[in-house]
Amino acid sequence: MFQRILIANRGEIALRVIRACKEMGIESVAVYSEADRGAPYLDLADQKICIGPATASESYLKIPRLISAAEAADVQAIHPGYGFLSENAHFAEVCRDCKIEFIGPPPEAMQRLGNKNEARKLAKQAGVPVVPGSEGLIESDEDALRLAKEMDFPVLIKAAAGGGGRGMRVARDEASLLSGLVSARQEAESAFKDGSLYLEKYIEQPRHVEVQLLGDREGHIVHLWERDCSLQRRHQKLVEESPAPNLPDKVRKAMCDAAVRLAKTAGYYSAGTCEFLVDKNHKFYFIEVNARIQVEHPVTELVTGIDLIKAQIRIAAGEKLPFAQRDIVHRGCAIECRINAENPAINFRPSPGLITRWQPPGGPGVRLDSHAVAGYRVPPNYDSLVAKLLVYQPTRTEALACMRRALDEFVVEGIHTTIPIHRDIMRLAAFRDGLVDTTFIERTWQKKS
Ligand code: MV4
Repeated sequence: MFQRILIANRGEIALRVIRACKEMGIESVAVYSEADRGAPYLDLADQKICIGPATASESYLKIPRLISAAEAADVQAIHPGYGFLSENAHFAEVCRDCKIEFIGPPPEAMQRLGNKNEARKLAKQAGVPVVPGSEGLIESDEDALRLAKEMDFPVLIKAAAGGGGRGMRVARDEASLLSGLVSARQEAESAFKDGSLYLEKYIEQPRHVEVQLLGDREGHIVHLWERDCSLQRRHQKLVEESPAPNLPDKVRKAMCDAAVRLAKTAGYYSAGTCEFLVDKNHKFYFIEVNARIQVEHPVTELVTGIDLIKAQIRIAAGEKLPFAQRDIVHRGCAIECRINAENPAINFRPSPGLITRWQPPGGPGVRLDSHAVAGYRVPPNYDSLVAKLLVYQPTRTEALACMRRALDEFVVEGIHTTIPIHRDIMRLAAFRDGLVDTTFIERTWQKKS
């Protein structure tokens, strides 16, 4: 096992990895930017190293700085967390060249799955249902028009290098298809330096259900069931839960098995997630793979009892999975609310600053993953996630009651947070009945600016 690990991340996920290391008897090395200097969670690591200025591109994204810190601290492995360099195949390769274990999937699988069109090809090869669409990339306007007419409008233009909703355009007719191709190509070109596009049939009001995977370096892959992440706003998830409400058991099982087939075909290991859209008839379609640990991983930890961070570390150290598929039991219901330093009343505007009061909820069935404390200053430079509030109960009805209670206990002063909207969401009939899809917030939320 590793003696020492560097954590190439910040905030709650850095703390989550520090805690896992501590319990495993591994020393942790935290890195921080000038904006995070003095953050209390850094003192829980065995060592902390400043890696540069506040700007992420000069610190948390700067590969030479991270490698220098890793060499100076003499670590055997790097945990990238989520975001930042977590899905950067080049970084994983640099780690390999420097004889430092990257705690994540192999760079080859990351590279291949990072291209959404390649991931689609892999899925087809693995017998995983994909959204009807183009065979490969769009070669010309004529090509796109012919395809769109064949599959019938509306269609969705997607960037091969995209993901998380960037470089996407819905086209409901020929004119919007032609203009959408131009703007999507431009956006993809400037965002990813790759303007290649493909087409899919547009699935109206889909649910977003994803399957958690875990694989070892010997090719054993298991799924840890699904999470429903349909409640989101502008591609930012607000609530995640498991099991997915109102999902027939047959569909759920087929989706989980499909995810495992895809991971095997891709030569995947470590933790990963296979994302699916589910339409109104409960048909599911693969959309993309997240080749990293995700924000919402604790939902799965609660319903399976498996520590995903520890599993990632053990797999990176070459250990075999200590369980088979039949050993993985899904029990009860877990719900997560993402608490962001944002003001929901002013269009979710970021609300960084000093937390003057922080009174977290507790009691039975409550888990709070957070690096925040009273007196902590939320920096304006990064993602505004300040806490993940989770509940775990035998049934969804009990989980909802527990979450309402926990949200009511939670007091934060000095900054605005998304706690009030979660209090509203947990009382919505549509959410209670498991009826929300990915367009719910946009369709029903009162827009303010
Ligand atoms: C779609 C779709 C409808 N039809 N593909 C958004 C981000 C990326 N992961 C894929 N996304 C979508 N792909 C087809 N063919 C709708 C979305 C989508 C979405 C998906 C998951 C979670 C939230 C979403 C919000 C808007 C659109």
